[in-house]
Amino acid sequence: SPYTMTPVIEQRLAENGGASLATPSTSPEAEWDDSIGYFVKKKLRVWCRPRNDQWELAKIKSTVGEAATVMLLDGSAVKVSTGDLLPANTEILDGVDDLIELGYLNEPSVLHNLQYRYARDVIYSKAGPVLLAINPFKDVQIFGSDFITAYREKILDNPHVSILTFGNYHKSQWCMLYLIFYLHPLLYSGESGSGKTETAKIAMQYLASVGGENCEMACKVIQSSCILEAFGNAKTSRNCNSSRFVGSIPSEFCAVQGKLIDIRYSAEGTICGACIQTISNFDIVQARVSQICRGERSYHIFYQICAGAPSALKDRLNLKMASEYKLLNQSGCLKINGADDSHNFKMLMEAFDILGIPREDQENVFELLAAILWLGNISFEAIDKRDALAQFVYESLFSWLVGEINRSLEGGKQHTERTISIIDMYGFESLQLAVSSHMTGSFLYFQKNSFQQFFINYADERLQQHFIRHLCKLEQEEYELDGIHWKKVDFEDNQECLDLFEKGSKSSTATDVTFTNKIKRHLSSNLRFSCERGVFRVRHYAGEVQYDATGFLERSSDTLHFNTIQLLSSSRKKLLNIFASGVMNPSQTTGLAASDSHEQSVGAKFKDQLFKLIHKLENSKPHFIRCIRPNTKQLPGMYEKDIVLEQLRCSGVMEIVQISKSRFPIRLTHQEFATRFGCLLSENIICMDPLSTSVAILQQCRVSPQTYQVGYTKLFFRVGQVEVLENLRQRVLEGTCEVENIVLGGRV
Ligand code: AD9
Ligand code: MG
Repeated sequence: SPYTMTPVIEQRLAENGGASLATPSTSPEAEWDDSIGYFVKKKLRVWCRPRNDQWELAKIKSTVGEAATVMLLDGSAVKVSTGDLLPANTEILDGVDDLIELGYLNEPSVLHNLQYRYARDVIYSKAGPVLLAINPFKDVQIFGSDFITAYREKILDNPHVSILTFGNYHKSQWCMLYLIFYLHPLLYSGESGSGKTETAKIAMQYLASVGGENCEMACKVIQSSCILEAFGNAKTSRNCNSSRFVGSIPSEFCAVQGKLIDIRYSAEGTICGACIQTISNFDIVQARVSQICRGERSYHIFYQICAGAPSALKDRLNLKMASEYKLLNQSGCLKINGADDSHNFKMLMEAFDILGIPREDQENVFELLAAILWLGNISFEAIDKRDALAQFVYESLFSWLVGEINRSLEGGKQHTERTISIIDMYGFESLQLAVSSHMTGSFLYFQKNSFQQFFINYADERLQQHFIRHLCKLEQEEYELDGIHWKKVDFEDNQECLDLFEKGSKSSTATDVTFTNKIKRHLSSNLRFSCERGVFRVRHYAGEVQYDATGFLERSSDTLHFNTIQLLSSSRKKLLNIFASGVMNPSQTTGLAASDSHEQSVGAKFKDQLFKLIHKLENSKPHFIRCIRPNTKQLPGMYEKDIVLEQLRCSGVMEIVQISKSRFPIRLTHQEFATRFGCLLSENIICMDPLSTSVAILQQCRVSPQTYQVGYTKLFFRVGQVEVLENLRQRVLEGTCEVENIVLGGRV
């Protein structure tokens, strides 16, 4: 359907004597004929569901009324109703890099495109501004330093994590210069095991290598993940290397604790330092150190030290095999397939050296690890105190280590405000969901969603809001405000759910009962909330979760007695003294786990950290990386469509692709445009006002009406169009192209 400029714009042009400049253009949406009738008539490829719920490709053979006979890929013919068909894209579009290049954006087409790529080990795809990364669960051989070098030299042109890192900047040999000006954070999200941490590491490797003039610092930054993973990751049922920075409940599945790494650059564009923060709701959770679920493991470091400590160290600490320690053997799982704990311990010691952690401190760390293991083997009437002590020492050790790593990465005075942040965040989790989709079925898991899930899901909800706001809401609002023709894409706005959390957590005072009662009182009218007998349900953007409020506010740190802390402070061991004084004089040491938990409500503290992060994000333009887990079995080469689809749907990727497909990312005010491209007009057409000038330019340069829209204050362009004009401008300025030729519509 052809349309003209909005009446307001027309009127303005008429007032300025330029009304005749407006010509009808065609609606961008008219480019594609979605009607299945067209497909039936032309006998094109379609999607149908002849057998079960899975979509299959087929070709229409014949139709009679509402019934169609289609031929499936295996050659069999089946009858289906034409109403149940969806249009499929032509073969030429199989495997496009960016989903927005697909003509038809229905779910089976998107899934097919991703699967087509995945089957060829192309695990990254773009969905407009979002990078999708599908976990290959195997080495796909594209990330070595050769690849990075090749990439830097523009040899390869495959969507890769760094395309998103740098937009199109890699095309410029001055990519570092761009980098300095485009320092946007990288935000990773996705379920547990979807590949956030691995993908973030790849980006870090890339960032370190392109800014790697200061090799030592780049190397330190990369090595820091080795330490963080040894002490902060563990095997869970969903992920053999799950990020579980101190504080995770042992029995739940996929709590992704947040990690924020800021990489700093000097004015010359070389890496000059980094800073790591872990965002973790320490107080509200029990400890992985003392309790592990069957089939899972405690933190890697314990197994690594038992397997890999040099014999002198082993003797000195009287270290035994992992199977001798209650803290480790309780879960019946001591090994991870394909992981070499002993080798990893050697890597860890190397990483310690590279980061310049003094040998003496390293020894102290190893001593404490052994002490924790031995502590677990002692049994007496006060076991919860023992566990709390072990957990406290471990948490403190972790915080201390992060502090030491940061000190090593500080990089002296030269650092500037030029920073790229890498954010590896919490992912949505619902334990019921996890259990029902967990395939091995050999263990019985604790299925209660409690405070931990409540906050993780709140964090996730908050990030989703940011994602949606950034990619859907603001953009569409801008189009609307400027009055351009725009077919609005509906998306699920989760504001309501956030209101729920925000009101709910304001009321999070002392006990479970008051918490539940208050939350009930505040939220009974919220459509996303329902509550019955100690259990409440929240309809999250990613799915409904049932929370059990019993024991909601129980805190493991409460069991740590002050006497225990005093005992630690009397120790001759330096680290224990530091940890203890962190609790006794919280103002002296920051970052220690249990320090301020008693003053601040748990929810308030966590929210505070989260708000800081969101604030940081809101002031920046993050690159979004959505990681996708293609199957529940952690296996390579297996692409389970319904599992992928669920993740695409939940995260709003489908809507974002739609918006991006029809978006006008380049915007210039009438004035900016008229000033810049006014030179393309011959003198007799120069108009007085910027709007008429702009429209005159567009028309005389024969810019295709599909590629732009005129708004009240701005001109909106599709990708690539302004470059064409820039090129023209360049030639006119250089004198290689006459303005008259353009005006006469000569080929330009
Ligand atoms: V969790 O929320 O921390 O439990 P993540 O971080 O999303 O989770 P992780 O990055 O740890 O998942 O990836 C899980 C496993 O998938 C890794 O241990 C690898 O075995 C595998 N993986 C993920 N990404 C890649 C990749 N790009 N190449 C090869 C990968 N293997
Ligand atoms: Mg992780």
